[in-house]
Amino acid sequence: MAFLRRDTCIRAAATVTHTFLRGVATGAAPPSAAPNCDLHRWADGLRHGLPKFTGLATFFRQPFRDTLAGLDVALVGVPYDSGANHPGTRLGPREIRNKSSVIRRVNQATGVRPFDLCAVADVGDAWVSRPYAVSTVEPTDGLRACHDEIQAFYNQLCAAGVSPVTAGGVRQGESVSPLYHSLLVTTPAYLAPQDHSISLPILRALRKAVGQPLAMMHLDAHCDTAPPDEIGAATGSRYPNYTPFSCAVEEGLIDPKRVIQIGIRGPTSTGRMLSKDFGFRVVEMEEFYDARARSIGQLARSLMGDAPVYVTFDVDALDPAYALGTGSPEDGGLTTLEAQILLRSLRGARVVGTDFVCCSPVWDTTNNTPRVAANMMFEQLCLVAEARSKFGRPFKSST
Ligand SMILES: [Mn+2]
Repeated sequence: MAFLRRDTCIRAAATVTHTFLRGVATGAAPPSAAPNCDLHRWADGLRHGLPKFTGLATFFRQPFRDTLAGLDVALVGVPYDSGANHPGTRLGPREIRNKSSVIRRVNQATGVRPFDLCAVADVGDAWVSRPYAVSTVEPTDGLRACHDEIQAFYNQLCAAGVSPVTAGGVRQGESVSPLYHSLLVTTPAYLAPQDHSISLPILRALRKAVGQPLAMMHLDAHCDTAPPDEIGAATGSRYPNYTPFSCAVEEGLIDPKRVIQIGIRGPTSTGRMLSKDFGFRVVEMEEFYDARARSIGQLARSLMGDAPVYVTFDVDALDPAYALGTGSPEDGGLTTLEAQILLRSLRGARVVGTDFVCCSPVWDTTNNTPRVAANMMFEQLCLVAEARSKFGRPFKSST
């Protein structure tokens, strides 16, 4: 099933023989008939371990695929931030692809080899092609149409039984709402949207596919559980980046008793009280610091139980010392090692999908944030791959 919209030329190139490059490697003269082009070098580099700085950047140097047959795990980018006021997260997936080139094939801490366990490929981007469209589901809410388009992409993955590992994400679509746009230029910067709203359409697709509410580990400085009705009245949309998980509760996508939010802190955090009202386990940084990563990881694992699990990671869960490139940096956050320990604590759980959001390369001149993002996404990939090898397909293929 060809479902993606472009780049078929790359797939075609990956199927050719690679006489030319092998000739170079052995010192022999390249056959004159073989084309000397980057696509050949890229495709062959995947097989022969050529330098990591060569070729086209895909997630973890995995092959690009525009079909889903035989695929276990899809690496997906969702590059969209609607273009105005603090743009940047739309650039995240592409830069994470670039930085992920240096990731090795084995998780040094757990020994998990995701590419040996599963068929993994980069399936391109679930980008929003019609950001100004009106949703047929909720015609008065402009952001809903963007989410519907993203969900349609994920519905296809789920229908084919493929688990999504995502780098995002949407930056709230303020351009679709004149009211919201006016708020942006008249309110303090901390109210400016970043992203994370993409988790909602992904959860909608996964909830439909698994047939039950999902458990969820949520790493973030912010709860993202503001009240949708109030936000909708104020901004014109119920679905900005600070309401996805209150909407997810409202729509029965997640099981509140099996949700843990870790890393919560900072004056911009909204929705803490609502999270607690829902029954989420909210672990603020002060508690985390005293309890330490392994015990909080054990708590998270016990909460997940046997339920299908979604792991969502906002880069601002990390301290800005490790990941400055994001829209709402908050001091006093997780170290990279603590985040790795938390993610690894979910080994053995039925992890059916993940996302990593809010990475904005333009706000980090060191370019370290997308490098960290690639490492965290690799940890997430290891969880999904290991769960698939243990439990099989998380949802039935309908294709
Ligand atoms: Mn956040």
